[in-house]
Amino acid sequence: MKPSVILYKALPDNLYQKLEEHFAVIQVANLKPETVEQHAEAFANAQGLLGSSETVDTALLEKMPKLRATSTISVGYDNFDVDALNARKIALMHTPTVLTETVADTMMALVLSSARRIVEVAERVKAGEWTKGIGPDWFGIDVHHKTLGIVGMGRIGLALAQRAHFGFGMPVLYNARRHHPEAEERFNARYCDLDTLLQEADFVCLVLPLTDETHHLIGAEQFAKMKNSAVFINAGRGPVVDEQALIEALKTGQIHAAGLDVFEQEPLDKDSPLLSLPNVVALPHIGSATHETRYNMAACAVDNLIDALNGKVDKNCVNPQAIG
Ligand code: 8YV
Repeated sequence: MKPSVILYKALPDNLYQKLEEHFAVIQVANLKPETVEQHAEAFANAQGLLGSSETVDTALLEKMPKLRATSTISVGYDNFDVDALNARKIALMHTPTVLTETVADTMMALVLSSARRIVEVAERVKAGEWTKGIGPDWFGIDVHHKTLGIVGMGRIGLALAQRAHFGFGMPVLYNARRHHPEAEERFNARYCDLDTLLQEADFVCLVLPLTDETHHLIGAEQFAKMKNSAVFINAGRGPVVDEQALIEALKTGQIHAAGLDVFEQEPLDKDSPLLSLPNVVALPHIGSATHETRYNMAACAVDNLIDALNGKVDKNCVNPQAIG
């Protein structure tokens, strides 16, 4: 008999078929308690779990006594209780490589659109405001040759450094838990402590996972260290930033502008001040959202689940040491 798996995200037809060749698939809409209750037997028997963006905590794991592997269609896994998975020796698989270039493209788009006010001025054109030659009230600030700071030099940070260095001639500063020789050799990136980066960078770009250590890493104190001309970009996880402090920094002119793909609460509340500030570009968490990359992420997650349930966790496994 094929092992059974719970699927809580829609998959392209061919990937769904591939999953079905290996497993008995039970598709559900989400992982809310009422859904779990409704499919209690399926959850109780499932050995695998595949989907993204929903909370996988001890309450859910208690309903899944046979679970052996979880596979998320994302690189981030802050929505999983990793300690609880480790305690039960349940594998956690993710999709770290396939989205790198796309997320770096999104970050560069945020850099450019925040600095050059692309969204704001395009809206003014659509509103019929372009009636004569434009003046300084339409101008932005330059990107090329300015200093770009990257907080979190993982795969995506490296791809951003490449774009900044080769594409825009930007000196790159970075702060990370450790030195990254590749970034230094290939993109001339300079390692520095966080305070130095905040003080020197014209563009402060955050691409960090959410952990206990990174929660509210950037708050009032950090915004106060940035240049008044600084542009702040966040494409990692929203709660790494104290959003109230960010709003204050934008309102008071402590920093110049922000380009944000992630927020403390998603979807962003329609009353959030971030939506009415002209110096904010707010995107709906589209970092990896291209047809090609979302397909590749789903395909990777399907393969990851097949591998994990066959005992192969040599690649894309978050917790290989815990499952032995
Ligand atoms: C996805 C992401 O948007 O991979 C991640 O960690 O944040 C995004 O690429 C999200 O997880 C939905 O699948």
